[in-house]
Amino acid sequence: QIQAFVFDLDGVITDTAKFHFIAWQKLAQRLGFDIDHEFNERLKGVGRMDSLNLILQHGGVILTDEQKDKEAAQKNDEYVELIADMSAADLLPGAREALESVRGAGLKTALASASKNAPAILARLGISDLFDTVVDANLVVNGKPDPEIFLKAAAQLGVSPNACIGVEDAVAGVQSIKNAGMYAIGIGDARVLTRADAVIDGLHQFDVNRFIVKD
Ligand code: G16
Ligand code: MG
Repeated sequence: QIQAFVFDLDGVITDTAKFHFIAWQKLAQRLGFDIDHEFNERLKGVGRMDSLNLILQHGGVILTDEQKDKEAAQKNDEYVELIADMSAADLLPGAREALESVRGAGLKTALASASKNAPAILARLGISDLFDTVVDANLVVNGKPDPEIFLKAAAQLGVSPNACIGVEDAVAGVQSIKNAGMYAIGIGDARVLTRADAVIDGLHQFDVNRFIVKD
């Protein structure tokens, strides 16, 4: 019997990737190279420092740990400025309705995001009160595809992982859900999200009754 849904943030609830891209591109240009949208796809769901390392590798730039910390902090300052302008208009289609339908069915909701800015983004979107608990990158050691973030969400909800359904748009995120022993709903392309148990185009196609067992 399903008791809870655990949602990823970027690519599921809202599109923060476009803001990350702008801030990462500025960083790359400071260091003398460019990134494009195709490369940006590889950064989805990947934590801040791991993203920076991928970008530096892409540009063939080597930095000391101290320089990396400084660059990552500057990128984050720029990103924080960009998300300050977010509002309910930045919710992806069907996101609010999906959360409300899960809660309306008497189930719990959690957020599992690799972003340390996740609580601030939920506040900007006006949906903080639609989550029973939030697990962001500040609370976990191992990033997706490690199951830690989804397991922590289940623990904070007080629900067994096999009674949870995870919702993710990234390959590493779907792996994290499956590694946690949960049912996985993929958002995007079924040919890409091969480990997902079901795939939909977006939360506008989400129907809670399709996934919960009624008694
Ligand atoms: C998000 C994004 C990633 C980003 C990460 C860390 O993950 O998809 O591109 O690098 O968060 O964000 P921050 O620098 O704000 O801590 P998710 O899990 O919400 O899809
Ligand atoms: Mg995502």
